[in-house]
Amino acid sequence: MTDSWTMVPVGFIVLVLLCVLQAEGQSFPKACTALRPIYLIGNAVPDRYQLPRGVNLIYDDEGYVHAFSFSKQAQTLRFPASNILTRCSIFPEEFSILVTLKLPPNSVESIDNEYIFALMPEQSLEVKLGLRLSKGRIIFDYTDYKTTPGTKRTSVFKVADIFDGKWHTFVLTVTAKIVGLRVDCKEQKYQKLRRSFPAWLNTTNNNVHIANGKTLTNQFSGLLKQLILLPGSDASRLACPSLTPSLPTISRGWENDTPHPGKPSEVEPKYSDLTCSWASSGKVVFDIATSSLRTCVGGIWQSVTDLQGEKRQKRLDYLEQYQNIITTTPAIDVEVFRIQEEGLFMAMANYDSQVMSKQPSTIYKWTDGKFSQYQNLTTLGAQNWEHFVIDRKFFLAVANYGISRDKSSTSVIYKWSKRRKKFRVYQEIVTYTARDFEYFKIEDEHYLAVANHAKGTKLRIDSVIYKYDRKSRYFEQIQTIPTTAAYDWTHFTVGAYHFLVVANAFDGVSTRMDSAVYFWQKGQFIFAQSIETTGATDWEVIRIGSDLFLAVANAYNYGPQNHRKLNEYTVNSTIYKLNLQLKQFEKFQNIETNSIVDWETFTVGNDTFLIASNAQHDSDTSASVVYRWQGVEKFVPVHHLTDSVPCTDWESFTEKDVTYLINANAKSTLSQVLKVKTW
Ligand SMILES: [Ca+2]
Ligand SMILES: [Ca+2]
Ligand SMILES: [Ca+2]
Ligand SMILES: [Ca+2]
Repeated sequence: MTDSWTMVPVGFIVLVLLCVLQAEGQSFPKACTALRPIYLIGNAVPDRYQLPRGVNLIYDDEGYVHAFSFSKQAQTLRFPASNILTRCSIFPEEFSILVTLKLPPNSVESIDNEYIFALMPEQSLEVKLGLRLSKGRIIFDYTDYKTTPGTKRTSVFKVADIFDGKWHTFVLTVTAKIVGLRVDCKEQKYQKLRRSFPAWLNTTNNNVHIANGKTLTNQFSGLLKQLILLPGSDASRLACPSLTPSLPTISRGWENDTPHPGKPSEVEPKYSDLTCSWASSGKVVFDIATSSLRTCVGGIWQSVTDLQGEKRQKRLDYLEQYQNIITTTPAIDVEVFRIQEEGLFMAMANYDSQVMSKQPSTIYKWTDGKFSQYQNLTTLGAQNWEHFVIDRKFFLAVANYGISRDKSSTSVIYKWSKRRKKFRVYQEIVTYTARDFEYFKIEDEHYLAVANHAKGTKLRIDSVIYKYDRKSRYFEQIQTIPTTAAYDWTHFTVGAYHFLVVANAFDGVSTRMDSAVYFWQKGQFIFAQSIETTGATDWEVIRIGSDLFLAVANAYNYGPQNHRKLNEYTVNSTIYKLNLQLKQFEKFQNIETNSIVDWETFTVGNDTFLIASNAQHDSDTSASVVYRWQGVEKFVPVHHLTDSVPCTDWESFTEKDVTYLINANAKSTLSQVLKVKTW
C-alpha cells in the first residue's frame, strides 16, 4: 500500500481525516432554551379584575388559598404559544410542569379526559402536547414531529390518591426519552417516551389551552392554583427537599393569604407571607415577584436554586456559539492547558491529508477572552497533543501519524522556554503511525504511553510505555504492549492503583474485537480485562460520587457482523461501571452514537455531562449530543448540537468561572468554541 492514509476500512479513515468543506448554516427553527419559569395561568388570565368568561377566582377555605375554577364557558381559555416562547419556535425538548390542584372528592370515576393544559394548533383539534386527568390517572400526551407528525402518544400514571378533594402538587418532568412524575414530593415514577430526540415540536400558530382541550367535554372541573412550565427536567429534584416531607399534601396553614370575600386578592400572596413550618416541608410556591420557585424546607422558604448548598449552584441551560477558530488545515485533536504565570493555551493538531508533507499545527493563547494564534509548530499528520508538567517545566507532546505506514514517524516532545516564551523541540521519539500520547504520573515518576497504530499492513504491533529518566532527563522506553490498530490510551486510578486502557480499533477483518485494561504492578503494566469494542477510538473516565465509569467511543461497525455494511457509523457506545468487589468493569449503559470519535466529560455546578463527538455530522440527525447524568435515569441526552461542526474531539475548560467547550473539526478548517450558558 503506497498511500499511507488509505487504511482498511476506508471509511474509518475517512471518518477522521477526510477534508471536505462542510456546508455551513442550518435552517432549523430555533429550539427554546434559556427559559425562565413561566406561570401559564397568568398568561391566560393576565388581569384578575377582568376574568375571562367562565373563569372564577375563588378562595378556598380549607387550604387558605386562592385558586381558579372553570365553568363550561371557559372552554376556549387559551393564549398563543408565541407569548411565552418569544425567541424560538420549537418547544423545549426538556422541561418540567408543576401543577397544584384540588379535584372534587371521590372523583376518580367522574373525571374523564379533563385537560389541565394542551398545546394545540389554531386550526385543529390535535393535541401536540398535553396534560389531562382521566379515571384516576394523570395522562401526558405528546407527539414526535420529526418522524410521526400528527400521531398522539400517551404516557399514563395511575394516581388515584389525588382525586380526594384535597390539595396536591405534582411535577411532571420530561427529558429526551423519559417522563417522570412526582406527586407531593413522594417517590418519582418513570416511563419511557416513544419519540425521537429532538422531537422538533414546532409551536408556530399554536395555542396553549388552559383547563381545556378545545371542547366542552374536556373542561377541567377542579381548582387550579399553580400551573408552571419550567426549563430543565428536574424541577422536582429541586423543588422537593431531601428530607422526606412529613405532610406531603398541602394542608391548612400552608398559605394564609387573607380572604377578600367577593373580591379577588390583588396579587398573588408573597411567598414570604406564607407559613412555612417544619410540618409543611416540601410545599412549593411560585414567587411572581422574582419569577422563581420557592419551596418550604425546614421552616424556611428557599428559592429552588438555593437548595443544594449555600451558594446557588449553576445549571447548564444551553450552549452558545462563542468563537470560530479558522485553521489553515483541518484539526483532528485539541488540547487545552495552562502555563503558570502565562495563562491559558490551546494546541490544535492540524493536518490536511491531501497534502502529504509537514504542516504547521497551531498553538493559541487566550487573550482578552478569545483564542488568538500564538505559535506554529511543524508536525506531520498530527493526531494528538498531550500537555504535562515535570518539575515545574511545561511540555507538549505531539503524536505524528507520519507520511507513510511503511515508515516510522517521528513524534515530538516540546518544552516551554521561559526566556523566549515559546515551545522548542526537546525530544524526538520514533513511533509508528502514532495516534495518541497519554501522560501519567506514578509516585513522582513521569510516564508517556504512545499508541502505535500500524506498521505497513501489520495492525498488531507494539505500543510503548516511556518513563522520564531523572539522570538523562529524557523519556526512555520501559515496556512494550502488543496492541491492534491502537487509537487511544487512557490512564486512570482506583484508590492507589494505576490503570491503562487501550482502544483497539481494527484487527484486519473486523472492527468488533477486544480492547484491554491493564494495571500497574511492580514497574510494569499487566493485562487485567478485555472488553469487546467496535472500532474503538477513545476511552473516557467518568467519576460520579465514589463510582467510576469508563465510556468507550465505538466509531465504526465493519466486518462479518455487518457484511451488508448497514449504518456503519451507527454503533452502541457502551459505558462500563467498575464493580469494586469483582474488580471488573461491567456493562452499565448503551448509548447509540453516530461516527463518535471522542467522549468528553465536564461538569457544571453539581451536574456531570458527557458529550459525544460526531465526526461525520452529515445529516440533521448526526450532530454531537450532550448527555447529563440523572441518577437512576443514567445518562440522558439533553442537547442536540445541530449547529455544531463535525468534529473528532471535544475539550472543555473553565475560565473566569465560565465553562467553555471547544471542538476540532477534521472535515474542514472551521473549529468552534462554545460557551456554556447557565441559569
Ligand atoms: Ca484532545
Ligand atoms: Ca489518550
Ligand atoms: Ca475523550
Ligand atoms: Ca477530548
